[in-house]
Amino acid sequence: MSEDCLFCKFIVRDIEPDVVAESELALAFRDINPQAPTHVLVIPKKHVATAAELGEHPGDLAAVVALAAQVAQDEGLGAGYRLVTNTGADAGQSVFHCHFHLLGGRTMAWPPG
Ligand code: DGP
Repeated sequence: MSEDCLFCKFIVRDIEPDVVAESELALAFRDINPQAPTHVLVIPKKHVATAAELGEHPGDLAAVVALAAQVAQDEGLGAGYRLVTNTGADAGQSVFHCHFHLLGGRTMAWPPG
């Protein structure tokens, strides 16, 4: 837990997000500014700033990917979904608690902007 981290406050429910799924090591909640019919953020409960740091904790990384797969199934995204993470300011990361965007429910363009 990092005291000044918004997503850590979600994990301990100091602030209540729109939670869609939770596991021992990960939390999934709806993005406040959805970019697709389904736009869920999946985060590790361990506070790490970026996906690069999460790579040092393979159990937590696996828990995030597994929870995303569960949410995709629950949301009826059997035809496909996108799971992306912005790492660093140049990539557009604005919240420095690692998070994966789970996007689905529409056709995705490639490459992302
Ligand atoms: P990124 O730019 O990749 O760091 O994505 C941060 C995401 O976090 C962005 O899509 C909007 C979302 N977000 C920011 N503040 C809040 C919030 O207070 N609640 C929720 N549910 N999502 C938030």
